[in-house]
Amino acid sequence: MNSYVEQVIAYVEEKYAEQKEFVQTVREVLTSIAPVIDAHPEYVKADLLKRMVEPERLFRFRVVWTDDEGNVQTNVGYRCQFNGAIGPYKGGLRFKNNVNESVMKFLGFEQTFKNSLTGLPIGGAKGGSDFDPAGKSDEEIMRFCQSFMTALYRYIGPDIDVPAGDIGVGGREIGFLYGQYRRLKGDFENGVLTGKGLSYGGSLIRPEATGYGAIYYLDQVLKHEKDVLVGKRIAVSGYGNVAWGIMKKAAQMGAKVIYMSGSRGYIRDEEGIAGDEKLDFILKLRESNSKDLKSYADRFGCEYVEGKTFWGAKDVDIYMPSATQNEVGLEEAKKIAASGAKYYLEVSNMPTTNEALAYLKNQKQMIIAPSKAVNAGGVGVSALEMSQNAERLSWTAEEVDMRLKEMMKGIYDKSVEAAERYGLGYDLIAGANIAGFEKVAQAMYEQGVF
Ligand code: 2IT
Repeated sequence: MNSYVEQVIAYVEEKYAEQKEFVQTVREVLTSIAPVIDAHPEYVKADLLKRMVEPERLFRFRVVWTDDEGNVQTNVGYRCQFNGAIGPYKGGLRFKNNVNESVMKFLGFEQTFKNSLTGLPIGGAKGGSDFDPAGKSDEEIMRFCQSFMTALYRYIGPDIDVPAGDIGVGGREIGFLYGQYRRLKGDFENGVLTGKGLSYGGSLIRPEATGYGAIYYLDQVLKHEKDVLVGKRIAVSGYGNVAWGIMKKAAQMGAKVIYMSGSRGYIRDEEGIAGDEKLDFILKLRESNSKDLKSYADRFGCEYVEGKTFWGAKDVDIYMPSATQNEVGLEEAKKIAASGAKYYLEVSNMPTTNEALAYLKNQKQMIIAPSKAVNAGGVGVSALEMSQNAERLSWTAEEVDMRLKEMMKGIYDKSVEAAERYGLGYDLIAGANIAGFEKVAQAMYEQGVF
């Protein structure tokens, strides 16, 4: 491999040794883009990679709020403005107890290349808190969000940095966050956040966009294999907003999601998790404090398996991990490969460990696609929401959906083309990394050394 690339990976491994997730994504991305560095000695001279692995800015702040019993609670908030070379910083906020600097940096780094891939002018960022919304009342969530935004508002703006949702942050949280931003600024700058409610500038199709986009991307992959979506059996981990979008679009296009999972067990629904009743049930379950997937099995009369995961089930054509990072390790990867499933599409950010991904890539019969391409429709539609806000108008659902579909085809085509151009054959992972990297690298290079 290119010695400069090796040197930067080694530097990150040593300097940020304790930031496991961050080291993992740096290793994955930089290994993929080594051929681009071979072809661009000027990037080495400008020490571009060492600059690129350092966030432009990383805020860490105290978030204090009062719970319903009157106890004072303290959490840590973050905003990592990773790379602004091609547009205002853009990326979600994650509220989850395992959020730390490593998680923020890995997500911000991934977001930089993902956002570039969308073809829209958005830089990469991520933020969040170690606050865990599980079991909190609406009032507690509101007070937390207000305190979080009070710390953050002076560092964001429609042309500066535009946060959105991620795990633990949905429409309700974005509403509270925007309300507090507006209160503090005294301005109706709704382009500062995306994933808003429709009544104050949200975009149609944004809640569905990540899942719909994943299925549009899958459709391109299947076409390449001269295969079809109709009749396919899909296993989705998680049951959040992204899984919900996948279920909805898969059903519309004639495929079936058979499996979904929570942290304690999984559902196997032979009839397919589809139709308004089931999908609304999942949305409500997500919002509720119980988060008990078994209630789905009780209600719709299907199988619930407690304390196990479904990886390796033999009645699946397509695996789509959609829950969180590192949900598929080497053991799970071996089971998936042995199951005979041909397609593995990452949907959640970095769901596969480095060693599991290497193992899956070695399975010649399998097609593997990376999350930064497959899930890019979410942030892509966020960028469309920003355009609508800037123009003070709103597009129809058909218009947004059409643009999303085109965007996903564009991302797929760009990835295929980039890998082929570097002599790597049909490699969706390397292709996405290269295509995403090229635009950011060129923008940084042209803007000079800083
Ligand atoms: O991981 C992601 O791309 C997101 N959570 C969405 C980010 C956004 O700005 O819509």
